[in-house]
Amino acid sequence: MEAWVEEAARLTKPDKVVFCDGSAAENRIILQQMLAQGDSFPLNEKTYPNCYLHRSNPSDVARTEHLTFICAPDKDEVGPTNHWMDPEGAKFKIGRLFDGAMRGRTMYVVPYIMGPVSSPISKVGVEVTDSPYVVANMRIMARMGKVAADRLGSSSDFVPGLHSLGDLDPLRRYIAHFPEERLIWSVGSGYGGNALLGKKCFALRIASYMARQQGWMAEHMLILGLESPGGKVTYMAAAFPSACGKTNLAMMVSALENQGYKVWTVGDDISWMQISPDGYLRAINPEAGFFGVAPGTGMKTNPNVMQALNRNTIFTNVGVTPQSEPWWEGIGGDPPAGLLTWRGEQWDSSKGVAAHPNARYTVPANQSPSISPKWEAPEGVPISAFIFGGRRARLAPLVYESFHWQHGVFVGATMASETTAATTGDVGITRRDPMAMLPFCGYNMADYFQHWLDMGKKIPHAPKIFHVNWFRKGADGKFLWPGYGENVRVLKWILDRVEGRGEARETPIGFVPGRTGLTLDGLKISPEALDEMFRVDADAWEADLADSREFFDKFGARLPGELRKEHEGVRNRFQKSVPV
Ligand code: GTP
Ligand code: SPV
Ligand code: MN
Repeated sequence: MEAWVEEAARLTKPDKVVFCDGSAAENRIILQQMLAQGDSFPLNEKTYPNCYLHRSNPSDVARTEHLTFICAPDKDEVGPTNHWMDPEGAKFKIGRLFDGAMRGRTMYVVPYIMGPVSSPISKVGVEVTDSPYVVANMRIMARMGKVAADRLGSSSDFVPGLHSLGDLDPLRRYIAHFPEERLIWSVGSGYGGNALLGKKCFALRIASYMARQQGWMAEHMLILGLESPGGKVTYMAAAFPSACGKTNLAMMVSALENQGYKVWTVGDDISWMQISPDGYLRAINPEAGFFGVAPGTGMKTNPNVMQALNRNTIFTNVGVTPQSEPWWEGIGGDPPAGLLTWRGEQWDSSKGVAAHPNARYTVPANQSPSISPKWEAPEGVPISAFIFGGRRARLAPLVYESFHWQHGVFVGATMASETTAATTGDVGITRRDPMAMLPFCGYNMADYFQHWLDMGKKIPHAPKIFHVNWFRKGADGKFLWPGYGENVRVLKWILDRVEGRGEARETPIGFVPGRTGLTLDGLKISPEALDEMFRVDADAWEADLADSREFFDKFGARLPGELRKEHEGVRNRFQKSVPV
């Protein structure tokens, strides 16, 4: 580690190098340095103790997928869905941006563990950065400092990540990955997934590459435990694209709590999974905090996280009230008088929203009342169901179950979702986002599909695979399903199916709940809305199948034949079936 840090310092030429130990005393100094930069502010000490507001550069408010690269000698190794650079060219081009980038700045060396401190599944990374904001966030999102240095010892088994804010100009911004070297280089952004290198860069892009080599899985999935009457807990992992509901599902307050169904949070964004000797796929959450979407979060939608956010939290790009309290759309109530926008301007209705749509909070996971007693279990939790999902205003029903593993992999591989503010670019455009990994797969996605197919054959108790859609809209343009805590009704049906109960009706795309399958007591919903939510429209699916075929064709001969077979299978079932 020291040798690599020296090399990084020779390149970036900082005034000072600080090795972080992760202590509370050190954190106070880092926070002071963050405040000294002028873009961060302490919040109300009484109502939000140890909380801060950070305003990022307006050109740096989300991940930038078009500036994110996988570097491999051969373009085919990264596939048609990734941006490619050859490693030597990338080192030359991006190396010039790092050259002297930390002059006049401090280089912080941040060793961190992804995963519980004592878990054999966990891994060590080291990020060097010139951003105190990044250090403060890494301290919440990972086990950082001395624990990590101790775990590493004199070993060289760590993922190095070099990060500099550079000049924050998107024209000089690169988020580059070198999977063969397990190396990350990120320059020109201080935001979230671009800069907290343990998260998307390591725990998904580099880890997905390692996972294929080593026979495990690194996925963009929440992990939750569904407690059923009698106290048994069944664990599920769900992959939804960015800003499509993982945090909210993982932390929900169940609408069926009085019937004995409760949701426990293990993780809200990333899952690392290995086949354990008991034949189950066991999952750990590699993260230690939540970097969650603020807008839309309130006491009505996610009371658990609201109770966690009033201490030790860093807010990024939210609005702020004259009482120095954070504010965003959906927090509850009207915009208060004297509200400042995320850019620090006086808010009025002409300004649109006060919080940036991708405003986020960074909060320690153990502050959530819903945190699972097993969230740091070194062996992980056994996964009984995988749930894929996305935002689909039309097409996809509220929930359906795949016929078997290969079909489930097809369902994940053909996932699509409307784009959100989590990445720069247009919002609301439907795009293919297989397994919610489109921006996060560190190698050719065709090989990733093959890896999924192979894993299914190796897991004795493989999870059942489902698909959900909370976002279907009626003719009036409104969501048909109330979502949030009511989503537990869908989880209960999934649990019933896992346990061999649960009434179902077969359709060409999979099983949907039968008339009495979903527990709907206490919920006001019209029979028409229910019918619409479960409608499987043959014409619309035919169009979608044509689109997914086009998507598959991009991979050429590298696409696993099994997926083409599943595609044919769905088409054949539609042709044989009576219209539904
Ligand atoms: P990343 O952190 O970007 O990976 O996102 P995420 O998948 O964790 O998304 P999150 O749970 O933060 O949700 C993003 C947005 O979707 C928020 O504005 C939520 O309010 C909204 N949302 C979440 N769940 C539901 C739901 O069940 N129904 C509806 N209508 N909206 C939801
Ligand atoms: C996502 O975009 O999926 C996130 C937020 O979880 S970020 O860390 O910015 O990638
Ligand atoms: Mn995410």
